[in-house]
Amino acid sequence: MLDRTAATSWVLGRAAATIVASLYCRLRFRNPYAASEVNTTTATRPRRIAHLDMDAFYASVELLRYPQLKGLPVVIGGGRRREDDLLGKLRVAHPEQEWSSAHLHQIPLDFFPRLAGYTGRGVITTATYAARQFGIGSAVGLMKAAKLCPQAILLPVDFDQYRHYSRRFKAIITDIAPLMEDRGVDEVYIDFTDVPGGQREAGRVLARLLQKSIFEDTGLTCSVGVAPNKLLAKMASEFNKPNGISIVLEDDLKTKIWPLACRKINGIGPKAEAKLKSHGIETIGQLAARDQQWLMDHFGERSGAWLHAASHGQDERPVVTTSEPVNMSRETTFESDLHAVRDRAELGAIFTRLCEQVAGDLQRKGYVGKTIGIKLRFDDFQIVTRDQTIGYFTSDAQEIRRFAGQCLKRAPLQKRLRLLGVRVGALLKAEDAKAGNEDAARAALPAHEPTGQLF
Ligand code: DCP
Ligand code: MG
Repeated sequence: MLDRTAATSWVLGRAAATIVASLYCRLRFRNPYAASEVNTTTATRPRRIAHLDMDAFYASVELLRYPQLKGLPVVIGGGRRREDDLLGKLRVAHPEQEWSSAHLHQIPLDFFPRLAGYTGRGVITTATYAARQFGIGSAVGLMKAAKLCPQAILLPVDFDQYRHYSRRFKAIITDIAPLMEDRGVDEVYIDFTDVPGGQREAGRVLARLLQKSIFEDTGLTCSVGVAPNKLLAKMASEFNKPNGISIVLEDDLKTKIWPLACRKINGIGPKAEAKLKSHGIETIGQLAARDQQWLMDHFGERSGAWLHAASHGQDERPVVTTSEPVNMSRETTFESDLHAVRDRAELGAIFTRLCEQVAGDLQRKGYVGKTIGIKLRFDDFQIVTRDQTIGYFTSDAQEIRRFAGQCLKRAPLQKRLRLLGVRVGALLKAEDAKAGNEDAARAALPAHEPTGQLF
């Protein structure tokens, strides 16, 4: 994951559990196609898998709050939202008027901070499409962005709000199409195959219904790709962004997929891309033209076979609808590096807040855990983790703070710190822990992540 400076991100470790690809259709009143198609036989239906990804997600959520910014270059990053930042300014400028959060949409444009003159090392989490025209977007440094588009408006991040809308749009989807795989804050896979209406126009009709339902409920737009499998659907959802739908059929492989850069395959990262390039392979078509054995010889048996299959658009992975978290963590990258001794008070406060946040996540989701760990990243980017397993399950902030504090004592703290994280693993549903069903519950949960692989 990329650094999100001064932004606390949460990482929910997940392990796939049950695969639900059942053939029955569920009647959902929100889906107008449900009644007419529920009895159709399923045996001959081709697999239709959708990937749905929200457009400029964090920025779009901010624009719900500040609709006066629509169409303008806006970037999100640089710090956490403090309630009433802008309202405070407004109250000073116009004390004759009452200002409350009901007036956010009335804040004049010149009250919003601009990128111009930004100093610091924050990075952009996302940018509106108007801002992207200036070459700025996710992971670009704010100082660099300030040079490219000084007039862009800079807004801080508000994860609580993004999580709220994330839950909302996913609830709308499962109401219509229940086989949904959660892939993070703004993206999901959906199995359209047996959903009433899911085969119409190869999935376009259902995709349109989802877009419309999400927009009507939240005011947010998304893009959808529908294809025979997850691999192709993921690529397709990017074809017509924002607010677009793309349909990929098996026959479209040569025309729509092979001209793309190998990097567009989800799973080919910068390292694999560089290696492929060193062999003269730039496009997916060029990859497909290589012999499978040649790929296996050069990339290993497993990766070679996977590269071959992926380049031919083959992917059998099912849509996984249920998953259990194996750990929950919160981490934060500091605005400027902190030293364990010299910045003890500030670090202590941040540490306590992280513990409280993890505890809050656990309690909200109904989990307890008994492995408590910390993660540190130093100014030279070295990462150190420490953890310990205690004799009981907890989701209590003070307990987590106590054991995380003991972990911290075991870490080398000479160098300045860039990042601090707190994690609770070996999770169990709180009710199972309470009922003493530990063994039974453990058997039902996936195996734990290997130790040492924190975060
Ligand atoms: N995000 C982030 N840092 C990154 C990439 C993304 O914090 N380097 C956050 C902000 C995004 C959200 O995750 O809003 C979703 O990521 P996407 O890659 O889907 O980007 P967007 O939804 O912002 O834009 P797009 O319309 O391209 O999907
Ligand atoms: Mg997105």
